[in-house]
Amino acid sequence: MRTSNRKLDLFFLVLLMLILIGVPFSISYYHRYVSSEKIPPVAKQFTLTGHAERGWLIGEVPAYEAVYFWKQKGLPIEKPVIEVSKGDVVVFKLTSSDVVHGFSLKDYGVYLTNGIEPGKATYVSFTADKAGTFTFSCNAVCGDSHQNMQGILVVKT
Ligand SMILES: [Cu+2]
Repeated sequence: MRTSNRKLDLFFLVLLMLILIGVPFSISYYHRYVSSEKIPPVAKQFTLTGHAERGWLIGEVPAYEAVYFWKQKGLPIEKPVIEVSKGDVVVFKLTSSDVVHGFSLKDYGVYLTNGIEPGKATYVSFTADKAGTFTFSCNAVCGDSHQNMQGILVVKT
């Protein structure tokens, strides 16, 4: 009887551990799944990280990295240039490494009304049906360098 109780205890201990380990994993899986589900498989996806001093950085850039690059001498603040072809379905995965940022690409009617919160991904999607050079920017006042928080979208024919 004592042995079977011990087995039962062990069973519940293992079960508890599986739940404790499994829940965070399944949440992150669910998050990724739901986010990527919205993206058409043919889409050209770009990740941009907003940083109050550095502007838009290409890729998912953590805060410490954004600050590190910024502090390197002689490294000017560059506006990222993103190139796509006319007709491409474009998805921007937007994130922030510090404060709440925004996003607008007026030529394509993209204007976020909800801010891009740090640590969260915000997706915008559109079809690049006009060729040309367009400027996207931050539409949430995020600091002294807010005006410089821009990037270029080039849509080639
Ligand atoms: Cu901003």
